[in-house]
Amino acid sequence: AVLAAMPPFAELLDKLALPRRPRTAHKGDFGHVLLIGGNLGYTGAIRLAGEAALRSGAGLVSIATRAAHSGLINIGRPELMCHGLECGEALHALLEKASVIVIGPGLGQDDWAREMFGAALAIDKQCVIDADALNLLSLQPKRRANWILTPHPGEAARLLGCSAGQISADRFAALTDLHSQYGGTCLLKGAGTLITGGETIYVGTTGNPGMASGGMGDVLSGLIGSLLAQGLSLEDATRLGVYVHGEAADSLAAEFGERGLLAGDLPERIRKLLN
Ligand code: NPW
Ligand code: AMP
Ligand code: MG
Repeated sequence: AVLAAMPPFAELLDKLALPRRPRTAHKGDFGHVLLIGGNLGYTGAIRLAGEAALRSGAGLVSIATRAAHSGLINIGRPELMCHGLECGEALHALLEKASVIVIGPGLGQDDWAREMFGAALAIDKQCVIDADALNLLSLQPKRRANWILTPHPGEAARLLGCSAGQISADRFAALTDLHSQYGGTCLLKGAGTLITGGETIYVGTTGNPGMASGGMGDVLSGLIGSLLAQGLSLEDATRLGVYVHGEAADSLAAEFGERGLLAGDLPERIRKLLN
C-alpha cells in the first residue's frame, strides 16, 4: 500500500470538497443519518454521536434506542428525532428513510443489541460500524464494500482474534489485515489514526492525549456518518472526519489545555472548522 500523511487542514477541506450550500438548499439535500445505540448505561454515547452528526451539517438526524431511553436522549437537543424500539422489525421503517446508518455507540451486546445489529445489516445501505457493533461483527465476520469500520486497538483485536498488544506492535499490518478481512474503509484509532480504503494508507496528524477520555470515539462515528450523508465517499468522509475531530481537539487543548477535554466539547468546534 502507498503511505501518505494527511495534508494540512485547509488543503484537505478543499480537496475533499464538502459541498457549499446552495441558496435554495433544504434539509433533504444534506442526508438523513440514523444512529442506533444507547443501551442501558450508555445513553450518552448515542447522544454524543447525534450531537456530532447535527453539528457537522447532516440535514436530519434520527436515533433508534431502547424504548425507555427515547425521551431522555434528546433533552436539551430537540433537533434529534428519537425513537424507542424493542424489536428489529420496528427498525425497518427508520432504515428505509435513512441515507446513512451509524450503529454501535453504546449499543451493548445483549439480545436487543443483537436484534438491532441483525436488522441494520440486513439492509444494504452505507453504514458506519463502531464500538459494540464491531464487537458483534467480530462474532460473525463479514465483508462489505459499503461500510466504514472504526475500531480502537481493543476492538481491532477482537475483530482480528488477537491481543491489543499485537495490534499496537504493528499498526500498519493490523489495518491491512482489517481491510483484507472486512473490506470497505477501515481506520485504526489512537495517536496517529490510520485509514485505508484499500490502496493508500493515510496517517492522521491531528489529535492529542486530551482525547483519551470517554465518548471521543462516539463523536467521531457521528461525524463520519454525517459527512458520508452529505455526499463524501467512504474514504473521504473518514479522512476528513478523523482530521477535523483531531483538529477540534487540538484547538480546544491549545486554548484550555489537554486535561479535562470532553467529547461533548468537540461538536461546536467541529462546526466552526467545517465552516
Ligand atoms: P486496556 O484497558 O488498556 O487493557 P471496550 P469501550 C482497549 C460506550 N461508551 N490502545 C482497552 O485495553 C461505547 O460506545 C459510552 C490500546 C480495553 O481492553 C461502547 O458501546 C460512553 N488498547 C461501550 O461503551 C462513554 C485500547 O479496549 C478495551 C485502546 C464500550 O466501549 C464511553 C476497552 O474498550 C464509551 O464510548 C487503545 N487506544 N483503546 C457514554 N458516555 O455513554 C481501548 N483499548 O471494552 O471496547 O470498551 O471502548 O469503553
Ligand atoms: P474511543 O476509544 O472509541 O472513544 O475513541 C477515542 C478517540 O480519541 C479516537 O478517535 C482516538 O484516535 C482519539 N484518541 C484517543 N487518545 C488519543 C491520543 N493520545 N492521541 C490522539 N488521539 C487520541
Ligand atoms: Mg468507542
